Amino acid sequence: ISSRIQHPLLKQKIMSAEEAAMLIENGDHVGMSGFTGAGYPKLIPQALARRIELANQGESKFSIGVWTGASTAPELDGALAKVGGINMRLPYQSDPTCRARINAGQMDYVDLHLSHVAQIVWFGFLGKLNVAVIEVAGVLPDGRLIPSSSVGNNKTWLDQADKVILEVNSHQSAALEGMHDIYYGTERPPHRKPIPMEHTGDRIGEPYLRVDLNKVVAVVETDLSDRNTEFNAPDQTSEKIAAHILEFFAQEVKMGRMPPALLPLQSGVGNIANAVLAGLNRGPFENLTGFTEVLQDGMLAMIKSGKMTMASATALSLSPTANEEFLQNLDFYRNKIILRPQEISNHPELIRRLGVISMNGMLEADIYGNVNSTHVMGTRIMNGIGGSGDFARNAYVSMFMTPSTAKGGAISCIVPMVSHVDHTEHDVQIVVTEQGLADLRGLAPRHRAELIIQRCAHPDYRPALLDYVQRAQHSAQAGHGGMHTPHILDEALSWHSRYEREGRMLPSV
Ligand code: 0RQ
Repeated sequence: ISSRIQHPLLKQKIMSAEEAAMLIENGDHVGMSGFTGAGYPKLIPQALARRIELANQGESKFSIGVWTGASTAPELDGALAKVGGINMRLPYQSDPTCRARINAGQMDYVDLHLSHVAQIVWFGFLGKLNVAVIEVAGVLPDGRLIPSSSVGNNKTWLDQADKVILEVNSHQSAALEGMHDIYYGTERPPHRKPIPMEHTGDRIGEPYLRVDLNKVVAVVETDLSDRNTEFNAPDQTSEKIAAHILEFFAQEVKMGRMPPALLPLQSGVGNIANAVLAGLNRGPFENLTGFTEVLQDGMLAMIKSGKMTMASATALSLSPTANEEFLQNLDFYRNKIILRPQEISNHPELIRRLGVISMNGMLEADIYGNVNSTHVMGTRIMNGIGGSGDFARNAYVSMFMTPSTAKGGAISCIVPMVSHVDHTEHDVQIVVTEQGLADLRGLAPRHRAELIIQRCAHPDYRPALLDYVQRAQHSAQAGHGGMHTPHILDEALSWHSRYEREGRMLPSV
């Protein structure tokens, strides 16, 4: 017992999760660890949820602001949201209970670019961080912390919070020690210096998190696994998307626009992103590298096969099977994976310098290349922008991918106008569906529309989309609007309102 906690002072602060939860006050801003289901505190949020549930049965209302790295798990987001314990959530979530509460107007949500979070907290834009609740894999005799399966914003939370509560999780492998690279060189403007990284594998920091021991008010021991959800096996649609992307890469290499080992790959969350990596693992490219935020099964498999030589991320988001593989062969993986704070894994300066190829999922794109990644029918949040904007705007090539339809064909993912914009036409270079790939680089809006409709739209929706652009152009030529990005404003969002009314987007003929 307590072998993971080697500092004498911190050993004295060991207590139960219930006792630790008592140290969090109503109205606190609480910075929790956790990024895509990895490295989140597992016991304290649940103990806090029980406390809040009791408190909220009476007159007094108890709720907190929850700041994290990214999404967590049912034990954190789910448990707290269920009892109405979160008044404000940032910067990313993907929890069904949170989503329902946000969309019902019962919980505020601030959806942020993940690279921005740490610095806007340092700048004081979000007010004071009262408490940090951080999962770690261990505490060294000198009090430095061995980070867990994600780094996220932990460095910032430990640094900025008035009080620190640690969950020391002995379920996390002790062999994680040494895989992290925590960079402490970030300064605030006007004192900023270039970040000294030129390759995805460069180590620029130290393997441990620092904490002011005087701020640590509680240490809780746990022995519980991360969320570790299973991915769907790649289906025909995602395999077709992967094949289009592989063909595009081959073409880019042939044209001399990418080296044979490509450039560092970023790949987003979800099944399609995972399937694209599986495609790359079977493909012809060798000596690949990754500069990404979430390392999913697909990337682990590429490291295992030798296709990928090095990957940098901020979190491991593995299925139970892949996690087992990772743990059993940690000695093999440890010098091929580096986990960094999210302000580094997603840093615009580094993404631009390294020339990252970004590949993210989306809900819908419009005929001019604007992308909606977050809002269903313009009003209901799905997850959040996450790191997709950090990467898309600064990438060497930025791609967005989706099946061409959703909900059994009732929704076209290519629409006249997106119902919410996360990535503007200026940030989107490639749109891919199972139908094909549209390379929008260098094309003016009217030519983009032609290509997106021809290459990416589902054949059932192509005639209606073509009809829309043609009528928009005639209307512009007749003096109603401009020919640069022709639209029929009264009709541009009619596909979405038809879906809301009738359950289908396709105009009746
Ligand atoms: O819902 O399962 O209920 O049917 O959206 O869609 O096709 O399974 O796609 O899992 O790749 O997720 C954009 C959500 C795509 C994700 C999004 C419905 C569809 C299904 C999921 P059902 P798929 P994926 C790095 C980068 C933003 C954050 C990001 C995402 C569900 O990629 O959250 O990129 N991205 N981060 O039916 C209504 C449409 C729809 C639609 C699909 N047009 N309208 N519903 N769906 N298209 C990671 C981090 O930042 C942490």
